[in-house]
Amino acid sequence: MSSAADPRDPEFIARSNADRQADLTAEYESLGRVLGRRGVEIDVVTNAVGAFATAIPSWGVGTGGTRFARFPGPGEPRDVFEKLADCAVIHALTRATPTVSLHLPWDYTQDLAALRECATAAGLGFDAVNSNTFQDRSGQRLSYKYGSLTHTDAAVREQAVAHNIDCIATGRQLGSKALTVWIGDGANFPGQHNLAGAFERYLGSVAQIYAALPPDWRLLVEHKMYEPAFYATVIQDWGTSLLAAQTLGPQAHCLVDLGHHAPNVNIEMIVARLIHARRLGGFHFNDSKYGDDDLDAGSIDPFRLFLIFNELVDAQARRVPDFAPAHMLDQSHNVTDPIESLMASAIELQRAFARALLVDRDKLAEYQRTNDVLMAAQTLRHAFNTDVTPILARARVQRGGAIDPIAAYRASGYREDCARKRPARGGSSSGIV
Ligand code: RM4
Ligand code: MN
Ligand code: MN
Repeated sequence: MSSAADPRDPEFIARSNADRQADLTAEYESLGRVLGRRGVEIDVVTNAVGAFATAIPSWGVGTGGTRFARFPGPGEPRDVFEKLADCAVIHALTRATPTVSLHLPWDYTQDLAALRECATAAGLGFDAVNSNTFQDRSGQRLSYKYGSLTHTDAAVREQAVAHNIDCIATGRQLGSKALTVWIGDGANFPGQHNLAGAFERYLGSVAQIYAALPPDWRLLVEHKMYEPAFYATVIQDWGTSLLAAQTLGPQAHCLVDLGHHAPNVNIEMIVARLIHARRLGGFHFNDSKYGDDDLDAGSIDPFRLFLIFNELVDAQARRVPDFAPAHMLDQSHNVTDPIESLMASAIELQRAFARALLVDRDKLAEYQRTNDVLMAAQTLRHAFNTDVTPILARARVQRGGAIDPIAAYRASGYREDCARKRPARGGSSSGIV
């Protein structure tokens, strides 16, 4: 690289840590004493946090936009190989994001062997593959304007099913183990759809996709309350998603995208219900305030994120069988450098996880049993209010990452280097991703 430094280079990361190491040691030891007095062994938490991994969405490393405009950033990746390079930077500095979740056909390439090699060389693997039947691609025979897996025309449904099966084939070659199916299908007007019929058509289509799953794969059904359909979305909530998963069979699970609910919905309760049903397949982490669904994880309501992780840690503590939800980010970065946002978000997930690990579960259970409401709430707050920053930094350093990933990234000059090497292709266009 012609930049000041390659942020993926372990020596660069070690140099960037050198000045910060003494402060971190002091802060970590001090926190260790605080936690020790609470009966918590800090290294146990640090090791668990270090093992907590999240997949980067390939579409997240490009600059996003709204339906009004997109303002491209400098040095955006122009193909899937450049996206992988950016994902490698995120993982090298955070050591929290060892996998990439692809979106097809956006990430389509003729040379899958080269893609797999490129990922392996960068130390990356592939998480769930995402299908896309919410857009038409050039040269496509039939349009998805009025739906895909639920279209009234069987030929359109067949085309959408075939695309999903093709995604499975691609994912198999890359080492993925799951297909995430999110559809934009729905109605903009009352009367546009037969509500019952649309869901029945969905079940018929998705059953064909399910039948093509390898035995060690999962099909993740992702719900979304609205958008692009504004009146009635076919897979609109966790109830419909669970119904679909249970109808399909044991390899079908529900994916919870945090941004896909009405404001104020109690997402941690949805998570608890899906855990009960043994159908929590995974997450698309992000945050939202109003009708947006792709703000940075933990940027609006970190307490809610903590409460969701509290359910996950509780399920682990209860040893729920086959409990292995996939963790993926799904964000749109419109006004920040996507690499910085994704690093910060991956760290926010670890922060929420670390805080959830600090909840004194025995005490909480006792307060719940005796109906000591105030102390039960205080037990959660106490964990949430603990500053676990030194734990997160130590977990990164132990795995070769940076104490301060964003500072190291900025110092490396990676973005400036990309801006030189990846000249923009054309002007601004609209589009959410
Ligand atoms: C949707 C949904 C899907 C994602 C697309 C780009 O809102 O979250 O997961 O693939 O956006
Ligand atoms: Mn999503
Ligand atoms: Mn979304």
